[in-house]
Amino acid sequence: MSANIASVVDRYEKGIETFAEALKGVPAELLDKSPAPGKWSIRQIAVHLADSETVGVARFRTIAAQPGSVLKAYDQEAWAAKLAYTQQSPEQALQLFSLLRKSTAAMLRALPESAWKNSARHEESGEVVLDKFVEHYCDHVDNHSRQIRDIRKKFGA
Ligand code: NI
Repeated sequence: MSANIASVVDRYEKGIETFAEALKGVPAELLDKSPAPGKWSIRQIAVHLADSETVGVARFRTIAAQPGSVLKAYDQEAWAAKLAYTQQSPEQALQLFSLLRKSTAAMLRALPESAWKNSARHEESGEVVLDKFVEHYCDHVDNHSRQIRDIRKKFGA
């Protein structure tokens, strides 16, 4: 495993802490506050992170084991609207996210170097290569954790 790939996987696993830190100490009454019309609450963002991770870890496995596959797109707004995002536990979302990232980081570290250049075709975004795709998920948790921190700041919590 190259130093670069090793650091990508470390960063991927560190996303657990980033998400946990963002959620830590959020008052219950803030969980369902939307920062602006049509914008997700902290609870919805947390459930989105867990759901997005369930999709992501399956995609990583598909690219690693079955390169050349087609990856299905999903409609995140439809998931948020239809899958009870307002009724799920952010704490449970974090636990699910954490376990998925830990087990997936272990799997990724065990891949042969060559697998990191495997690719698949995403229905909407086109060709995705495993190394860049894992980085994309690193950015994803960073961005949504920042969004959670911004909501906390906005409401003074
Ligand atoms: Ni997202």
